[in-house]
Amino acid sequence: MPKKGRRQQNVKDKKFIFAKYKYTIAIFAGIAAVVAVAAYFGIHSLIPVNSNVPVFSPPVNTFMKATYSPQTGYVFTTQSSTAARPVNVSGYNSPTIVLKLGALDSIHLINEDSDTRSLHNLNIDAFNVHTRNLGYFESQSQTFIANKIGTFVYYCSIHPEMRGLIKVEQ
Ligand SMILES: [Cu+2]
Repeated sequence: MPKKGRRQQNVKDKKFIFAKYKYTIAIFAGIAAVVAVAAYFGIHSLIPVNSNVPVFSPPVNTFMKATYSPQTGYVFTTQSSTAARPVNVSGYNSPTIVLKLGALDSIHLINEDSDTRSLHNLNIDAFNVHTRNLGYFESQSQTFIANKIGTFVYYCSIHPEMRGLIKVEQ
């Protein structure tokens, strides 16, 4: 075969190979895209809200409910015994959360305010925790590192009476 003809044949072969594997290539590209997106969001979910780097250790969990009752008014409640214990502190109607310095804490807020169906949120300015406004039965989790010793406030920005303390101890 003359040189020129062979080159044309090569180009044809390449086109043929591409056409043959078009769908396989498309499927692998699709899988790669899905994996990349999953990895991106997976890594992001491991980055605490007051840090820039992912943390690969299991967090302690603090489950908070936003509720209302005629006796208590708007209040946060919790049954998480590991991270939180109820402490009566005047001016704060919600439980005190107690954490060890350096603890990784996932705070899970659920709106269980079936009485008024108000929106609620949870904020801990000291640790950059800010949930969005949650409607009835919505929930959101945020993970932070208790990287400062001291006593800090958490609150709902919609109901100033919904306030509690976070104590971080050595
Ligand atoms: Cu509220």
